[in-house]
Amino acid sequence: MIWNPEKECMSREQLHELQSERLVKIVRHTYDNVPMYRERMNAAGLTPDDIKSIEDISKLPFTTKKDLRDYYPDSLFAVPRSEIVRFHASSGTTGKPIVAGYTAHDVENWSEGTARCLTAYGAGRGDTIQVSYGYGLFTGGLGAHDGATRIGAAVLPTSAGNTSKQLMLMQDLGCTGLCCTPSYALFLAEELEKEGLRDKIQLKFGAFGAEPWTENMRKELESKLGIKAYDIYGLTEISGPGVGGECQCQDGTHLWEDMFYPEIIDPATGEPLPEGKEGELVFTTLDKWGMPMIRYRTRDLTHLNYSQCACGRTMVRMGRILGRSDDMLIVRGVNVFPSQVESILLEIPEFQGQYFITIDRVNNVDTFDIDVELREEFYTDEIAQLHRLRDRLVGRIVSVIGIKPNIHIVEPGSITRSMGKAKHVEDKRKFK
Ligand code: DLL
Repeated sequence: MIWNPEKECMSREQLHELQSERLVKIVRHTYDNVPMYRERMNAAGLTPDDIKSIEDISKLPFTTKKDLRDYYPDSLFAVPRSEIVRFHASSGTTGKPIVAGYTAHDVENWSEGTARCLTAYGAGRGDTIQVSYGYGLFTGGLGAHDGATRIGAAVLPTSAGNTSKQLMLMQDLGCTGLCCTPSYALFLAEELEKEGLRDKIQLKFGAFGAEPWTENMRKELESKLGIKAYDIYGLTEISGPGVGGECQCQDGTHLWEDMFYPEIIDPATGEPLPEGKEGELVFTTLDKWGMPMIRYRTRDLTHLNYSQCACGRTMVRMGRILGRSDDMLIVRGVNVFPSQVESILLEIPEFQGQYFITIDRVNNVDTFDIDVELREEFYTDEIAQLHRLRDRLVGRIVSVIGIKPNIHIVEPGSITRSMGKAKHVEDKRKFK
């Protein structure tokens, strides 16, 4: 099923026209109403009249996370405060949070995006969707909630946490859809297994996002929960979950390009990269009026695929997010993304997807330690067997990532489980 075939399947020519029309309007709106955008455009020698079609987008200056912090809380809003009907905020690791403000139209477009995703997963009236993303300033809970309401499904707004109650309600109400982070889904799956409830649930699909996850994690969640596991992508600055989502083909995340225009740039130079090349994702919101974003640098690293998808949607597909450029660890000069470790662990049947990386610097050399767990059924106190498994994992990590970790096999269940976005890394070098 397709929620909005008129938009999701429009020809690329029509889409181009719509994007151009919308870009012209939103650039004019930001120029007239947001001093920062006006000053930046003036400094670049541009006026709104220079922006005539979507091709002109690369003339416009970028917007960054730092700008959102510098103009905290609402100086990038482009409408009077009386037009704002909702706020969300995303807390970074340092300093002030980023505040997003939405008009009624923006909230409606946001739920349109999420409704498109949920429909693509096969959901609709008659489904009961458990929303285990956190409700509150985080966009996950309310974003998924509004999308599920829009398609006429019943929502079970459990929010994150209180796992045993989540599982009881999931079972008793026969929930068919689950929205949460992939790491929380993995934890729920483990608990279901432990309680012997796996056959008592009726889940059909999961909408997983808010953090990077891998194909191997998809396989794991699908087999453990007996579902189809789909990606949902989004970020507070652009709206929230539902900037894009996968379809039944599970071959890339469709981005709703009529509302959010994506580009891939070289993170070092800012130059646009050709189709298919991995780089930093940049968005321009084409139909968002409260806090429009022009060429916002997400720091997410991915690539785009414009070939036609078998599902019939014409909208571009994004590859998996490898991670944020600021999540990338440089250990002994080698680039390491935590999601690479997840993927390798799940390739080896004896290991679980849970892990925790600790980086430190001892005598001027980086240390790279990873705590991992064996699956319950493979856990053993036989030292020789543990060493064999450890060596196998070390060998895989060396061949894929290129550096040798110290692996610590810890007891099943001892790595802290996350209810929201998982924390997989501690980098102690930062404090030295
Ligand atoms: O995480 C919005 C969201 C909620 C998306 C629920 C999906 C589901 P923020 O807290 O602002 O918003 O974090 C946004 O999370 O820039 C990515 O780095 C990461 N992220 C979001 N979705 C995915 C995904 C929400 N599907 C940041 N895959 C983004 C990988 C994701 N990373």
